[in-house]
Amino acid sequence: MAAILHASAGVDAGKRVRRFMHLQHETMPRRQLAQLQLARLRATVRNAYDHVPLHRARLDAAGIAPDDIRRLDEIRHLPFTLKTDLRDQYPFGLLARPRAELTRLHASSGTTCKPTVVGYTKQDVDHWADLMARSLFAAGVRRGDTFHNALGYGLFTGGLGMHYGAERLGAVVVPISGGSTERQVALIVDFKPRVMCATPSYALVIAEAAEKQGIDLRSSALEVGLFGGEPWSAAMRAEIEARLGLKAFDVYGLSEIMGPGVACECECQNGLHGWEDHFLFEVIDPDTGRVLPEGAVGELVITTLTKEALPMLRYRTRDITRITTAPCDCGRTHLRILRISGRDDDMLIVRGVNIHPSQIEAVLADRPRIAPHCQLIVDRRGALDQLTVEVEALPGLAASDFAEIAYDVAHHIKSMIDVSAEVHVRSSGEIPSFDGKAVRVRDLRPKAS
Ligand code: DLL
Repeated sequence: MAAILHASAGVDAGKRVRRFMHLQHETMPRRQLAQLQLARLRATVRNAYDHVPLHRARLDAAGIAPDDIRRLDEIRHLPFTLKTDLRDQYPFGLLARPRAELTRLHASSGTTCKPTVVGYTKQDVDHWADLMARSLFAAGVRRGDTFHNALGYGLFTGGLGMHYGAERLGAVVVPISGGSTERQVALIVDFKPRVMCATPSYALVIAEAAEKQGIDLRSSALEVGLFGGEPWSAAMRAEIEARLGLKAFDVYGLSEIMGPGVACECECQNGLHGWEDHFLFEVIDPDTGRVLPEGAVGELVITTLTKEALPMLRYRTRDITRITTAPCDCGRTHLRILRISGRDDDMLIVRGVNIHPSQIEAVLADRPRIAPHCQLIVDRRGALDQLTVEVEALPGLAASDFAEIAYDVAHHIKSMIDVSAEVHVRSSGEIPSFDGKAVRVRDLRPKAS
């Protein structure tokens, strides 16, 4: 079972994988999968229509009643849901269950100072743990493995999402969370985890810290790594594998839909299986909203099929990718997302933290002594993303005040958005405001491909 399905695709492989708790779903013939999706889609639309006023109003305006949906491809007639809908309904307006019936709230950054809030019932958390366990199993994690979890715990879905999935699978979790990089290295050496997970950029920070201490993690017990939460390239995968001495797997997800575990690579490392019994995936032209044929590059749109607390109808992720239903050598029948190559909006992901330039703008607007426009520069220093914010002092301020202004702005960015930024204060008139935008972004990092 170790090298799951790797060499032997087809019927035999299907039989072998069914021994794992979820593999009967993962190897389900696509026609049967479509029937399951249709039944679940109808129930999801019914849940959204009955319990979320915004969805009901939009469906009514589109002239669609939940029972009208008879075929899966009719999903293209349903209205989209946008990130701004979560902002406009802040904090709980899109929830389909009363708050007392939830077991968990998480949040990710929204487009303003207000975060995007997501809620889960007990069953939602249970499904999430199952899907995350399924993802880990696909990547080669097994019961009894020690699992070093360097994703952040807290409102970010990464840490706890992985944690529950690893426990569900029967792994031994080390909940170290992000940060304390030297301690990460020490625990990898001492606890001998077979598996680790982190954002890909943080994985390289850990590798760098180990190398500085003269520790060779290539000879540690690590064999499997799961990385996600931000775009990364094939070159970065090769570098992580070479420096940490493990096989690196891509895992994808987003808070609005669930968290990590929406899709994950199997041992073939050839695209991420999107778990289609719980989600419906489409790729659209971001300009026209038209559904694109399989294989075309466009924006990923996801509909949840089993979520109770936060049913999402055609959520526009803004993530750019393409999908294929071509059979995978592993024997799983669920489609594959072929790496997320970037985003279609201005959201930046800096060290795993999502940042909307409008959030920085909102922080600056509240600070006295600086002009409302600024320049954001994101660069990579060594393995680490670095955010620099260049702001402009109001006319008449003395250069001797700049250090204090910089400290004040950096402090507020950290406390409101939870990201560390280097703030440079320039004299009045030194930062041109470009094309009327308050925030100009220069992302100098290598692109994912
Ligand atoms: O980042 C969930 C997650 C945590 C996934 C850890 C995997 C590992 P959010 O903070 O809501 O949730 O950010 C979601 O991050 O829309 C993508 O733009 C980006 N993203 C997540 N995983 C990947 C990936 C988590 N594997 C946003 N490749 C998403 C590229 C990714 N981008």
